[in-house]
Amino acid sequence: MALGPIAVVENSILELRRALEQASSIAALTGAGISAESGVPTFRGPNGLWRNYSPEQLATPEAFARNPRLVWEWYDWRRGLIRKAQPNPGHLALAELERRKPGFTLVTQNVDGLHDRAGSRNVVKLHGDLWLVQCTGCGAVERNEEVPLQGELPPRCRCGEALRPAVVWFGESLPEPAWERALQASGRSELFLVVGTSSVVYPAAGLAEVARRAGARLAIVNPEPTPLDAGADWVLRGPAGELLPRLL
Ligand code: BV8
Ligand code: ZN
Repeated sequence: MALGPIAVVENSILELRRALEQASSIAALTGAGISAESGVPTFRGPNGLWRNYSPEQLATPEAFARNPRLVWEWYDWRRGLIRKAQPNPGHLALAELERRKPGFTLVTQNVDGLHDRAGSRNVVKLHGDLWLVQCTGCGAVERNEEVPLQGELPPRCRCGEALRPAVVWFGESLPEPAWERALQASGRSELFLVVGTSSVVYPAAGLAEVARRAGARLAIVNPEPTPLDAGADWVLRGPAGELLPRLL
C-alpha cells in the first residue's frame, strides 16, 4: 500500500531515531538552514540577498580588498540579526544529542555561533566565526561582539591595519585543524546527519561522501531537495526545528 508523505516521514523518523540510539559514532554537518527558524536568512534562500548582493559577491577576499566598508556593512547587518536571534529547537536538539552521545561530533558551516549558544560544547567550525576578527596586517585574532560596530569601517587593529571577519571566504582554504577534525569524525561515523545545507559549497559538502565511503548511513534533514538525497538512507523533508527534536 503506497504510503502518503506524512506516513513516510513518520516511518523514517521512527527508524532514524532507533538508528541514532544504537549508533555510537555519529557526525552531523549543519548549514544556514538550521538557523533559518531563528530568523537568520540563509545564503541561497528567498531572502538571501542584502542590498541585491549575493553572498558569493561579498564573501570573497577580492570584495574585501575592493570595498572593505561595504563588506563590513554586510557583516555588521548580519551580526545585528544574529545578536537578536535565539537558538531554535533544532540547535538545542543537537546540543542534547552531544550530551547523550560522547561519540557525536557537530561540524558546522555556519559562522553565527548559535550552536555554541544552544549549549553544544565541541563545535567544529569549518568556515570560521562571525564574532572573531582578524588583523590583515599582524594576523592577531580577537573576539569582537560589538553590535552595531562603532566608528570607521573597516575597524582597525592596534597596529593600524584593517581588521576582517575571521571567516573563510570563497577561494580561501579552510582552517586545517577544523578540516582535519571534520574528516576524522566523518570517516569514523556510523551515522552522518546533513542538516539545513544546500550541499553546494565544497569541500564541506564532500564530508557526506567521506562518511558514506567509510560505511556510514546518511540522513538528510531539509524542507527542500538536495544533491545528496539520492544517496541518502533517510530523507526527512521538513524543518530542522520540528524534525530534530523528534529524533531524540
Ligand atoms: C576552497 C563563510 C580552495 C563566510 C562561506 C570558483 C572560484 C573559487 C572557488 C570555487 C570556485 N568554484 C568552486 C569553488 C569552491 C568554493 C565553492 O564550493 N563554491 C560553490 C559556491 C560552488 N569553495 C570555496 O571557495 C571554499 N574554499 O575551495 O578553497 C582552496 C583549496 C586549497 C587551498 C586554497 C584554496 C570556501 C568555501 C567557504 C565560503 N564561505 N561562508 C560567511 O558566512 O560570511 S560559504 C556559505 O555557504 C556559508 O558558510 C554557508 O554555510 C555555506 C553553504 O551554504 P548553506 O549553509 O548550505 O546555506 P544555503 O543558503 O546554501 O542553503 C540553506 C539550506 O537550508 C537549503 O537547502 C534550504 O532548503 C535549507 N533550509 C531552509 N530552511 C530550513 C532548511 N533546512 C532545515 N530547516 C529549515 N528550517
Ligand atoms: Zn594588527
